[in-house]
Parts: sequence; structure tokens; C-alpha cells
Amino acid sequence: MVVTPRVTFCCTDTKTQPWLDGLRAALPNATVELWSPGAGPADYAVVWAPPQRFFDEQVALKGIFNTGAGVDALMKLRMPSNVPVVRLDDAGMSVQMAEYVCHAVIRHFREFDAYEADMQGGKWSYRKPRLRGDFPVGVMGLGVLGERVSRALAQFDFPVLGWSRSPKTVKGVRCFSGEAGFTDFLAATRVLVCLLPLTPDTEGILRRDTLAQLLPGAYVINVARGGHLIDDDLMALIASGHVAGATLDVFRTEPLPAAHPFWQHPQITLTPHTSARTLREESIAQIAGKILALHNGAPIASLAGVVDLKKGY
Ligand code: NDP
Ligand code: OXD
Repeated sequence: MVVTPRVTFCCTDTKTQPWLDGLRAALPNATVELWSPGAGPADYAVVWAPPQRFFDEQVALKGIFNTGAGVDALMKLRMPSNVPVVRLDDAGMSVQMAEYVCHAVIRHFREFDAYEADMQGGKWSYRKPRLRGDFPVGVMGLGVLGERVSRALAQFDFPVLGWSRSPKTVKGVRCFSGEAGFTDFLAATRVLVCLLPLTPDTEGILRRDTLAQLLPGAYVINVARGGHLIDDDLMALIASGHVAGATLDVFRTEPLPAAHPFWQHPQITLTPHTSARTLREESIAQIAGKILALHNGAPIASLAGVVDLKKGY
């Protein structure tokens, strides 16, 4: 007997109809419904930031699929401990992240912001070319996104360093790991890129005492989560001159509140959490493929992107 999988979709902050249409097209033999309070039990959930009530009510789940790469919002909820949680594994995000970070690094290194201001002011002038070797870029997090970003940066001949929890080897990247490697990683880094998941271990990791260990004239690029950064510490280090500036895509409160000092800061470049967007078609194809695999009995360990609930990512 063929059992029809029941899929429930609950994504706040997302236009729901195109997702429902896409999931239905990709899973023609499944029942795919938009979740609402009191809905019947589903086998698989496709979610982004669902309310606690969702998990309180959905007690028959066999798999939870997150429509983003980061699961920090999910980890704040009470979830069943025996149900696999699967996050997006790239799904078109790593190339976006590589272009965003390379753009931010190169814009800073080549002083394109200053050239833009000069040209807008009718000023034709040259700056002394800087030495690439003076701008080692350190990538925190060498996972799906961080590894792709570090390889892309290495293509531009920047000295690239990477830091992860467990030891890694990435061609063209000087790799450090664990707490033992953190100080050496920071001390050799001038441009710091954060691509860590937000977990109890990494919350507030971009703070005064860590950023102060970077090479003088440091630059900070945060594309992971706002909770990694202590905002006031960044502002103080920019004011002291130790940090030259920052490019920030993510914030503790999103949208960034109108009164936040980042908005007006001349050395901080902001974007609205857009460095790597969830691409609907790629994501639906990935999630639907995994739902079918699980439903047909594939072992959970065979799927990419399964979250280790103890580590929180
Ligand atoms: P992965 O899980 O593939 O990679 C995480 C990396 O961080 C791994 O290398 C891991 O080490 C490392 N890490 C985790 N904890 C620690 C720690 N305590 N100390 C040192 N290293 C640690 O995640 P992704 O690359 O797919 O995504 C990373 C994050 O990017 C997401 O969690 C999300 O928050 C953010 N993101 C932001 C987007 C945006 O638009 N701004 C879009 C998509 C994602 P190890 O390899 O040893 O496990
Ligand atoms: C994600 C994000 O985690 O969009 O995928 O930030």
C-alpha cells in the first residue's frame, strides 16, 4: 500500500502561495497544506520561524525541514527531540554569499567607497594602491557557506584564513580550529568575515576583546546573525581607530530600528539581510527530494544538512 505523505507548511515572513504551489508540484502524491492552529497531524513540516504552538500541536512529525540555512530561531522553540531537523544545504546560497563577501572585501580594499565619494564631488584623484598581503581575510565558519567564501577570496590572491570548530583542510586557506586556534586566527586576520551559526557558543563572539585582537585597521563583515555582534563594542573600536569600518547584513533586531546608530554611521555599510537569499525553486527541489527520500525509507544520515541538536547547528 502506498502511503501518501502529509506535508504542512508554516513560514512566517514568506509569501505562502508560491511555496504551496511549488511543493504540490514537486510532491504530486503528497497532501500539502498551509498550517493553521488546530490543523490535523502532518508527517513532514516545512517551516521558517513557526510559532511554539506549531510544535505543540504537530506531534506526529517524522521530519522538520527549515527553509533557511540557519536554525537558531528553531532552536529557541521546544521541539520533539527524536524528529530530525534538516536545514537548507546551500540550495544556491553559497554562490550569493561568495559574491557578497568578495564584493565587500574588494570594495574596502580598493577604497571604492572613497572613489565613489570623490567622483560624486567632481574630484578626479588617485589613491596609492594597497598591498593585498596587508589585508589577510579571516573567515569564521568553514561550513557550506564559509568554505565557498574562503575559496572565492583565495581566487583574488588575498591571504585567506579560516576558523572552524573541528580541524579542516581547504586549498589555499590557512585553517585554524577550536578555542586553541582562535587567538592565532584573530591575530593574523585584518578583514574578519563571520559565517558561524548562532549558538550559545558563538553568541556575542564579535565583541571588544576578540575584535581588539585583529590586526590594526581591521574591517568586520557580519553575514551570519546579528546576535554574533556586540553593537556598542564595534562602535567603540571604530571610534578608537582600531577597526576601520564594517559591512553588516544582519542585526539583533530586524528590520534595524530607525533610531539605531548604525544607520547614520559613515564607516558602516548596511544591507537588509540579503547577502544570501533563500531561492524558492532550488529550496523546494531540495526539500521535496529529501521528504521523498525519507518517506521511501532512506536513513536520515544519508541526507545533507541534518542538524545536530546538541551542537545547535
Ligand atoms: P554550516 O553548519 O555548514 O557551517 C558552520 C561552520 O561554523 C562550520 O565550519 C562549523 O565548524 C563552524 N562552527 C560552528 N560552531 C563553531 C564554534 N563554536 N567555533 C568554531 N567554529 C564553529 O553552516 P552554513 O555555512 O550553511 O551557514 C552558516 C550560517 O550563515 C547560518 O547558520 C546562518 O546563520 C548564516 N546565514 C546567513 C544568511 C544571510 O542571508 N545573511 C543566509 C544563510 C545563512 P565545523 O565545520 O567544525 O562543524
Ligand atoms: C538563512 C538566512 O539562514 O536566510 O538561510 O539567514
